Amino acid sequence: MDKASTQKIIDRLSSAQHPVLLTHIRPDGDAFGSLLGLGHTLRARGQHPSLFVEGGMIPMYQFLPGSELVHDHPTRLPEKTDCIVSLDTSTRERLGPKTLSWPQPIDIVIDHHISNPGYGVINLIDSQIPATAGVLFHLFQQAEWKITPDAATCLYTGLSTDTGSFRYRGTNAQTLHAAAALVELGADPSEVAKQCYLSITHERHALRKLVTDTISIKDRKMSAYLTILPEFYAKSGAKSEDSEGIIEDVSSIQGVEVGSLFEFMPDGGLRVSLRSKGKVDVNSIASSFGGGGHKAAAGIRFTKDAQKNQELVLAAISSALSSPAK
Ligand SMILES: [Mn+2]
Repeated sequence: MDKASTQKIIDRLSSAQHPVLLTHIRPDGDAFGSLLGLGHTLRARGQHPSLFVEGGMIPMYQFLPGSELVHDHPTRLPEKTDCIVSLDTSTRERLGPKTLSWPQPIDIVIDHHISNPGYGVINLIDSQIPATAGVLFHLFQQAEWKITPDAATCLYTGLSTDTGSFRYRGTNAQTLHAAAALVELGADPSEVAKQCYLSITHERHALRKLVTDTISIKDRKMSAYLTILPEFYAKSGAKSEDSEGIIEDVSSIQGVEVGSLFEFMPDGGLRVSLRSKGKVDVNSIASSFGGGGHKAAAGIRFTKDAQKNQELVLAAISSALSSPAK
């Protein structure tokens, strides 16, 4: 991690009394883990951070200590706001539509998405680290800020969920050292695993069942995809966040190099998730359609022409599989 830019961020964060911490729409474990990990750490230093995310906390991550500190976006920022921090969010738009009307600039961007253009006044983007929670851990180490047991639990959760429980490419010795340090500081790995991986609600399971039935396998069995139709939610009683992780059901099949999930939205749009085992760079596929993410995991959002765009993305996957990136 770049020491000089990390130091700039440490200095800027230290001088803020009322920072606003933000993360991306459709938040995941790294989004909440980073938001609360930084929130706890600044609070322990006597600062007064406000934590916002579109829609507020979701049930799945309510186990995180301090989850009651996370709120839905206000129409206007608190008056005393003296620093805005974006966490784990690859583009300005992904902070959510309400934030776009706030007049203040984004002061600090801390992220690990390779596609992040650096839209903050100061930016710390390290795509070598597999989770924003890991970037924060290194920042806290350099700053010599105390990581409380609550902060450790949140950061560990971010590291665990963004690495698929330490399985994905990008998980290295440094990741495991950081995880070990967080366990020493108070994170409980089996409790986090239980909450994140062994607590699927019945509604979520029902949704998963409907979605896995849609599987199509193509490109000499190297590509597999799933489809979510709007009515699946009503049928299963699941919520939109319950689709997180379903893509693993196709990307985990032997020989499948690219797994994808196409969610047809009620408004006619299409949400695409892509996973690669390594031969194909799905970030470059996503980028060619205006999306982004990482080499092994990326996403795209289309506002219209869902059917046509699904075909275009599937064609791009086929062509990438017939000429794999080096
Ligand atoms: Mn992340």
